[in-house]
Amino acid sequence: MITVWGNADSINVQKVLWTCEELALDHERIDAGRHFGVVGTPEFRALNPNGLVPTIADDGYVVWESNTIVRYLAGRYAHDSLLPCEPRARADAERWMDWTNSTLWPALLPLFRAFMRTPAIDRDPARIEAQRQAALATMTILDRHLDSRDYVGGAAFTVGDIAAGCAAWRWFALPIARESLPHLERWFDRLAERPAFRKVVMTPLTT
Ligand SMILES: N[C@@H](CCC(=O)N[C@@H](CS)C(=O)NCC(=O)O)C(=O)O
Repeated sequence: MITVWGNADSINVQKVLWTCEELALDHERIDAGRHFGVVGTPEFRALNPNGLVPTIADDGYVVWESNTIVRYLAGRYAHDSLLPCEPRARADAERWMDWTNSTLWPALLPLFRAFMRTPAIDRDPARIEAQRQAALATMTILDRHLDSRDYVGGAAFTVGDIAAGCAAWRWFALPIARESLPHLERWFDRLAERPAFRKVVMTPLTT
């Protein structure tokens, strides 16, 4: 049994829940983080000294850092599918996963906060447009990459799509103008065909 600590609307928790659903893993989720608290308790800090979600325990083995958890689950339960064994195929999948944390989500987060964590009266349209342009530039990198591939790692769905897909949902769900990015849209539609993505990730955005 896998226990996942984290609120179901957190982007990083969704990566883990999506992976569990894709692999049909027996798991339970415990609300933690943001208004649920829990992450500051000594018991939780003993699991994850950072006080962050997601954190998991798999038959007592504890893992934190969302990308590491996804890789761990894929490596343990989906050998050579979600996480390819061949080193270059694996790097092709993993680079987009790490790029999501290092580049894509940091570019999208200010825009996300502007809508989801800022009262409408305090929103600055010029600032939001600058944030949208920054996010667009990053989504365009992904769009160009997808012009010759079905998935971020190539022909098959991998951990890279799980990470990037959770961020892409925020881009498509925010109430913003979106220039046409046809390869990105085609890829996103492909993800949206997956029941696990629809169930876990394509949920209304919350603060
Ligand atoms: N690099 C970490 C980031 C984790 C993180 O920032 N989690 C947020 C939620 S998305 C969190 O726990 N915030 C504190 C809270 O919700 O109380 C990961 O990828 O797991």
